[in-house]
Amino acid sequence: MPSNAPLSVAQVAAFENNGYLLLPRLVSVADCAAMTAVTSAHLAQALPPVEFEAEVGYAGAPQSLDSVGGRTVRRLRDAFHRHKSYRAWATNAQLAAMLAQLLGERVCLTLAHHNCVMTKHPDFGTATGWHRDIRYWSFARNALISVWLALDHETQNNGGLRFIPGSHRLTIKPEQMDALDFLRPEVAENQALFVQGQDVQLQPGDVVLFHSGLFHAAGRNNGTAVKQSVVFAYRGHSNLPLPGSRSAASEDILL
Ligand SMILES: O=C(O)CCC(=O)C(=O)O
Repeated sequence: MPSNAPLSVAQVAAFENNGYLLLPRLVSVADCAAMTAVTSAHLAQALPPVEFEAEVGYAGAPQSLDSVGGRTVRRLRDAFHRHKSYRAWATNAQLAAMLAQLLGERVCLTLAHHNCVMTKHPDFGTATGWHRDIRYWSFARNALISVWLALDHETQNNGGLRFIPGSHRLTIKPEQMDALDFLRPEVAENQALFVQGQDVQLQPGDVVLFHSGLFHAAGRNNGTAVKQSVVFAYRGHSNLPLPGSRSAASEDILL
């Protein structure tokens, strides 16, 4: 490994074994404050493009846009074009070098997926079942990396992430998945996986990199404040989106 590699041998091995890597306090307080200010302003206006909880359609979500809580924002979409503060983070040279080290080649930021600020509100911020991000992505190889930046403290109480370490390497039978490619909760083999789930506790400025095949989930927000996380996805330069798929429908940024 070159002496100027941004990640240690142990960090690369941890990512390969576990499917994720936590990078504490990677983003400065000032950069987080800039992104938080924009997020709060855009949330206050529900500045388009956004996705509302009623549109996500998860269990417990408001039934329609016009029902109580229906217009609770779940995602501020297109973070990349939304504001320069998100753009600067998404194209940060140190981050790009880490991702290149993990993927073994130069990386592209894919604007087709994530590319958002995920927000989880008290009362109406719904839980997300166990899934792999690759389930609705179409690339030559299942080897993308999602990059999750916490702008707040993230705990199980406010809907923080849970990961099943090593699950990016598991082969899953079709009958373990439901129609939307979530692990079916009533299946015994899945229950044996769920007990391996690890809570991911994050502080503002912490970043977690996770493999697109890693099973992850998150709970409801039982706290009193909105939780905000900036999330982008990256592919290796040679890992092309499949022609005609949604993954090929947006611009890619070569870093
Ligand atoms: O915050 C959550 O509920 C998890 C979001 C997530 O995993 C996703 O959108 O892929």
